[in-house]
Order: sequence, then structure tokens, then C-alpha cells
Amino acid sequence: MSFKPSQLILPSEITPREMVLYRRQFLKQAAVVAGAGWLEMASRNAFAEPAGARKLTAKANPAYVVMDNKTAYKDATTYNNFYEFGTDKSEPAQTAGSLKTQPWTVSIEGEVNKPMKLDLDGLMKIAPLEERIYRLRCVEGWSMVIPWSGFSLSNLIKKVEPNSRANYVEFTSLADKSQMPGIRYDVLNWPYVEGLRLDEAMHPLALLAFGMYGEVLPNQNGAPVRMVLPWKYGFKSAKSIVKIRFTSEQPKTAWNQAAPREYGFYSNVNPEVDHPRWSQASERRIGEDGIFSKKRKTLMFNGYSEVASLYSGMDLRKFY
Ligand SMILES: Nc1nc2c(c(=O)[nH]1)N[C@H]1C(S)=C(S)[C@@H](COP(=O)(O)O)O[C@H]1N2
Ligand SMILES: [Mo]
Repeated sequence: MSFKPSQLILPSEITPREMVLYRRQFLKQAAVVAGAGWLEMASRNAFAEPAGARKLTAKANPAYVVMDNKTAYKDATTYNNFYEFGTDKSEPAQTAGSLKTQPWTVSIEGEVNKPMKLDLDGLMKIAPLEERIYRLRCVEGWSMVIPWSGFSLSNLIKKVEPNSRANYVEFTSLADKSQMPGIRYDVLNWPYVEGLRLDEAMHPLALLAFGMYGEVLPNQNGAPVRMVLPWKYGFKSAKSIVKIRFTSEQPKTAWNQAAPREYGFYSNVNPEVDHPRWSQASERRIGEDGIFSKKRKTLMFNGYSEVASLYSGMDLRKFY
């Protein structure tokens, strides 16, 4: 397997202030590449604490902070669901080093007056980055608390001006066999597609995220840009997004296509609606609650009750 150091370092992100750190990191990485190859380096990256070399400055937004203890960086970056890089929780941290996040283009298209193709720098300039600490609840029954850096998706939506036919927003993740070893397995119908109703996408909680723990997103967490929707099950938050499309019809999402009885379009966190094969009433907090110790109660909308008005009048058992 060939490997170019440039794939892991993003020079365009480095400001003069960070040049010293950058050089130090580059020399370290170059030395490892020359020595033991990219696998060893990928695992070192995965287990390191945030080092600051790929810092992402974001102003803490106190309106979006949960008081729970933050999940350890190591847990959040080694226990992942990212099936494009394998279905084991530990696989993405080991294999996502092959994802090339630079250059990166996101196409914003469909039912909008101003479709645009933006590179990462252009996309990040849409609004100031904020740090927000969100709970993320996976449909499998575990949760984490992660400090994300990004801005409300609504900022981007306003820029592209949805037209009167726009009712939904569809998110498409990269699906490139040459970079993503999991794509060769038919576990899902690639590319990974997710979607929201337009009013859900406009809710200020819906975050377009570029970083976590004060750094750019690690590849296994969805670099270089992903959604974070804290009131919905984790699978709604698509990673490594290349396309955002506005549609009049409800998007056909990957998990809903794969198992429609198990994964609905809405997939709001709801302790009262069980998954057909297990209860959703409680959850295990990664790094805190052990397999044999008590679980914590799952909260309606994962505790984000401010979204309730989006669903007033809807039977949330029917629209799961
Ligand atoms: N493209 C893509 N996005 C994805 C997934 C995936 O397999 N592919 N997994 C989802 C699931 S099931 C969860 S729980 C979250 C996990 O995000 P994290 O690894 O950053 O905690 O990402 C979601 N986004
Ligand atoms: Mo998940």
C-alpha cells in the first residue's frame, strides 16, 4: 500500500502561529512513515490525546452545553460506527487513515435558488465555529458526550435559499472503494444517505460539524464534515458528507432502506418506542457505565425537549 504523508496533514489549515507545532508534527509523522509504515502511524494517531497540531478554534456556546462528564477522547475516537471502514467498533480507528480529506468538495444542490459547490475552506467560512457539548445516543443502546466544533446547518440553508418545492434535506456520504475498505461489503446500499425534514434541518440544534475536542475531526469520526443531530439516534448524523440535496420528496435513507421496520425516517430518541429487537428505555454511557453496572434512563428526544414542537400532532409510535 502506498502512502503519502500529505494525506494526513492539511497545510491549508495551518496558520503561521501553528507553524512550529505543524513542523514538529510533520517531522514526527514523516519519521514514522519512513520507519514502520502507515499502519503504525494510524494507530498512534488514533490513541493520542488531542495534540494541538490540527487545532480548530471555536468559541464555546454556553447555550448548547450538557453538564454530563465528557466522554474520553480515546473512547470517542476508538469506539465508532462508520461502516464504510468496517463494522467492528474498533475498525474505523484502524482503517480510516486512508481517507483523503483534502481536497474536499461539498455540493449543495436540488430545490434551491443558489446551488453551490464549496471546498472545505469555503464551507467553514459560512458562519463562525462554535463549540457545543452534545449527547449522542446510538440506536444500539450506548451514548457519548462530545464537544463538537461547527455551526447550525441553518446558516448554510439560508445561504442557498431553498425554493418553495424544498421540503426535505438529503445528506450523502463519500463512497469510494479505493479509500474505504468497508464499501466492498453489502451491509448497506452505498452511498450512506440520511435525511431530515426541512424544518428539522433548520432547527438550531442541527449542527454541521468540522471538529471535536478542539481539533479537526478525526477521520473515524466523519472528517472533514458531518452532521450532529443530538435528539435523534446516532445513525441520522451522516459522516464525511459530499452532497447536501434539497428535495420535495422524503429522501430514501440507507438504514430505512436496509431495515424499514427497525429504522424509521424520523428516528427521534424515544424511550417509549422499542426497537423491534431490544428496548430503548435505557442506555450505557461509554467509559462510565460498565456492561454489568447500572444503565441510565434514556430521555425523550435524548433530553433535547426544545425540539418537541417540531412533532406536535404527530403520533411518534407511527412516525418512529
Ligand atoms: N457515513 C456514515 N455515517 C455514519 C455512520 C456510518 O456507518 N456511515 N454511522 C452512524 C452511527 S450508527 C453512529 S452511532 C454515529 C457514530 O458517530 P461517532 O463514531 O463519531 O460517535 O455515526 C453515524 N454516521
Ligand atoms: Mo448508531
